[in-house]
Amino acid sequence: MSGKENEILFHQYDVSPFSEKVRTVFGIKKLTWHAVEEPVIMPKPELTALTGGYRKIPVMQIGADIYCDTQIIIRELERRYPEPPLFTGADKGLAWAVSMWADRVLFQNTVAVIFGNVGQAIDESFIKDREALTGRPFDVNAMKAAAPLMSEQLRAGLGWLEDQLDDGRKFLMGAAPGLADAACHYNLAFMRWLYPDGLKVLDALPRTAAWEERVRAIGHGDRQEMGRAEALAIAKAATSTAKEKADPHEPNGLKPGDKVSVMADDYGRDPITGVLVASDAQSVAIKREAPEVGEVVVHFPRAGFFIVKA
Ligand SMILES: N[C@@H](CCC(=O)N[C@@H](CS)C(=O)NCC(=O)O)C(=O)O
Repeated sequence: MSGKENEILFHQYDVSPFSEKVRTVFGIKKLTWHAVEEPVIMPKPELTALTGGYRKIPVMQIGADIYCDTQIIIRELERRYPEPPLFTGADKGLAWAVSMWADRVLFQNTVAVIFGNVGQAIDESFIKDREALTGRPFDVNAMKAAAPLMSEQLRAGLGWLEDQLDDGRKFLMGAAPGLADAACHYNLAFMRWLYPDGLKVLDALPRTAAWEERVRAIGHGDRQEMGRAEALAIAKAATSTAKEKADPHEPNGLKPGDKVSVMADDYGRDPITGVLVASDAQSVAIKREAPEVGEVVVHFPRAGFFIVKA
């Protein structure tokens, strides 16, 4: 045992917007966590040894349990550290839906505006890596041409935040910050880091501008640093705490012991294969082994992921 098998190890890099979503959650819950810095482009040998092939950022590790995708990371943080809650009570389902909208629609609008304006400055190795990730050309000229149209989409989406804040509430769902805030905010953080001029859209959205500052002021909790080799050693020394669980309502009859592959339904579709340990409507956990990490259990959300029998 390493003594650190219950600590939060967060595989991330600083300019990762999806990592920022979780860092805000660490801030809301005032958690102590260890940042494990991962490369921005492939290869990421330590990360893929832990996940079995999933390469996206962030990934959370607690001992030998590995959580892939911000949705399952945040669900697990809420389960382990329920106070203060990420939900006001009236938004328990809705905040997840808002988060999915922020990750898919608002994020694509934000990315289009950022890269449509600063795409020229991106280096070739990054472009090649993201083409492999998405399976589509990273066409800077097309992005530049689309940027004006996408800025209208972005303004419309941010306008919904402005409407939501209309009654003077401090955060999107009420008086306290939660999941919806963390999810919408990281898009503006990404803009602030890479293309601050894009924030001029907030000049006409004063409540959203003030809200952005409020969410930024929450901070990231207590951040410590850890090297990748130490994180792998912690996984190897630890045992997963996941319990076997069969779901009688599993639509396609999946059950513990089945060999399955899990893959994202959008980009970065590398399949991760293992033996099913537990599943329900919102999560799936699979067991796998690799020499660098021993036996680990890798957890994924269900929304946004496909599971097939391997
Ligand atoms: N659905 C994923 C999306 C994660 C994502 O797209 N992350 C970006 C970085 S913010 C990524 O992995 N890009 C490719 C890379 O870093 O290799 C989540 O919620 O965690």
